Amino acid sequence: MDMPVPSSFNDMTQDEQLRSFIGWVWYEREAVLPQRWTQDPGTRVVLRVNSAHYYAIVWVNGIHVAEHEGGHLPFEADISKLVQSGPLSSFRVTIAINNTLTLHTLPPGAITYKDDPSRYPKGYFVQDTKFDFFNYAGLHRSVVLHTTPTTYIDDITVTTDVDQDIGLVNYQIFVQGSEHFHLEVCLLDEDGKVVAKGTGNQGQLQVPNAQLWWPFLMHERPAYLYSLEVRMNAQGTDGPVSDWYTLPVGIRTVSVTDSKFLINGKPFFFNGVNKHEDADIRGKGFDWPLVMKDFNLLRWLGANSFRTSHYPYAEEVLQLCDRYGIVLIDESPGVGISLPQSFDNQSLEHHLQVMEEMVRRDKNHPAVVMWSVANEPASALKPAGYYFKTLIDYTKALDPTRPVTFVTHTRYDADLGAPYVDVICVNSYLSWYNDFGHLEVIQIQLETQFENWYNTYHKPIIQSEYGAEAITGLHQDPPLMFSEEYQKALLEQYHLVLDQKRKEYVIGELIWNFADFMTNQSPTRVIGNKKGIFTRQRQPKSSAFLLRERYWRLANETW
Ligand code: BDP
Repeated sequence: MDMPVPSSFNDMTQDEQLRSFIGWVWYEREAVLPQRWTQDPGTRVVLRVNSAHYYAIVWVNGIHVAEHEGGHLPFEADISKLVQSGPLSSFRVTIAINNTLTLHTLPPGAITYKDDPSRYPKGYFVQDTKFDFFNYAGLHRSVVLHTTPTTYIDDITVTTDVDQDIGLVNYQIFVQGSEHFHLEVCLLDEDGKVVAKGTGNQGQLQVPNAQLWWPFLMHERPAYLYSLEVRMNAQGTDGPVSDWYTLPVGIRTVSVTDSKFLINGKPFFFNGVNKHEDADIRGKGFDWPLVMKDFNLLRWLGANSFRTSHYPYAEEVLQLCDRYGIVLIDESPGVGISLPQSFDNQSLEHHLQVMEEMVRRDKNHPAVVMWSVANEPASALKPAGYYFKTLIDYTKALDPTRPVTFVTHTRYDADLGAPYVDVICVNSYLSWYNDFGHLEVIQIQLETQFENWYNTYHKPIIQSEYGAEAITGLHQDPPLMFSEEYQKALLEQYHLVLDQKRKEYVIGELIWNFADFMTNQSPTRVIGNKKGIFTRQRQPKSSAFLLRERYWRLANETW
C-alpha cells in the first residue's frame, strides 16, 4: 500500500488490524540520484533516517547498511560504495521496522500471550505498554539522502560562558576522512558582522559586549543567535576538498542553586507545559503546520518552556525553541521503567546508549537547559539507586554544562534516585487520581508535598505535571470531574500554593498536558487522554484562557 513519510502508519487506513499491528512492517522505494553524486569519488553519499519507531533494519539494493534500536533518534549509513559502483543512478531503499516493545526497550513494554483456548484463539497476544500514550509506529520523521566530501566535518560541540560582558564560545570540531586538514571558524552576529575568528579544531572565541540568549519574555531581545561558520580544507586522496558548516549559537549560562534555576545568572521560572508529538491522522509523524500552530499557541499562552515528554522531539522543534526563546527540558524515552527487569544491566546499557545519542544530537541547542533521563520510574525499587546514579553520572560526563534530572512520582522518603538529581521534578494528580472530586484538599496536600521534598533535599522543585481531564464542551457547575469547570478549578487550587512557594524554592510549573493525545484503549480514557488545555485539534478549553492570563501576569510581575 502507499504510505506517506513522515507519518505513523496506524491511522492511515480504515483497517483496524493495521491500526493495532505489532511486528514487522516494510517500507520500500526507488530513489534516483543526480549523476554528480554517483560519478564523483570525492563525494560521500549518506542515507539518514531521522526517526524509525522502534527497531529498524535498512538495506540498499538488498544489501544491509544499518540497524538501529530506538524510535526517537536519528541514524545514518554511508552508502557511497553501493550507489557509486555501477552505471545506474537509481537504487532501492528498504526499511523494515518492528514496533514490538520489551522490558529492555525504551520505552519498555511487554507482549503477553493469551493461551487459554477457551477464551482466546491460538497464538493470541497483546502488547501491554507501560506508559500512557499510544505506541504509534512507522517512519515518524524524514528519511533523507545527503552528501558530504570524503573528508568532512563530522561533529561540532559548542559550549558558552559569560565573563562580565564578554561572551565566551568554546568550540571543538571533529573531522573524519583525513588527518591533514585546516579549520577556520568565525562567529557572525545577527546582522552578519564577523565578531570573532579562530583556527584549529578547538578553541575559544571571545565576544565583547555579547548579546545573550534569553528566554521568551525574560528580556526585550530574547533568543539572540549568533552563527558559527566552520570551514575545512583538506588534502583528500583525490585532490583538495573543502567542507563548510554553519551552526546557530546562543550565548548563555545555566546553573542551579539550592533554591533557584539561573539562566545568565538570573532566576528563571518554568511557566510552561508538557507536550506530546501527537495529532489526528499522522499520529507522531512530523508535520510543519502542526509544529507552527503549537509554537503560536505557546506564545499566545505566554509559556516560556516545555518538557519533551516523554522522548526526544524532532530537531526542527528544537531549532524553533532556539529561535523563539522557548526553554526545554529535553527528556529521554525512559518512560514506564516500572518492573525490576527494566532496571537490569541490559536495560541500563541501552539507556546509556540512548543518552549518548541524545546528547550528541541536542547538545548545541541553547534552548535545552536540562536533561531528563526518565519519567515516573519505579524509583523506590532497590536497583533504582544504582541505575540512576550511573545514568546521571554518565549524562553529566557527556555534558558537564547542563543539570540533569528525572521526573518522579515516588514519595520523597522512598525515592532512591532523587539524591542524584540537580532539580526535583515531581508529578502529582491531587484530587484526580486520589480524593476524586475533592478540590478542597489540594492546597494542604500540595503544601505538604513541597515541604517534604524541600526539607529532605534542599534542591529547587518543579511541579512537572499536574492536571485533570476535561472533555471539551462538557460543562458542570458546581464543577464535576471531566467538565471544563473542574479542570479549571483544579488548576486554580494548585496555583494558590504555587504562587506562595515560588517565592521560596518552587521554580516551575508545567501543566499536563498542552493538548489532548491518543492513548491505548482503557476504561479511564475516552478516545485518548483528555488532560489537554487544548483539544487534539488545538482549540482552547476554558483552562487555556486561565493559563494565558496567569502566564502573562507572571511574566510581567517577574521580569
Ligand atoms: C502521568 C504520566 C503521563 C500521563 C499522566 C496522566 O507521566 O504520561 O499521561 O500521568 O495520567 O503519570 O494523565
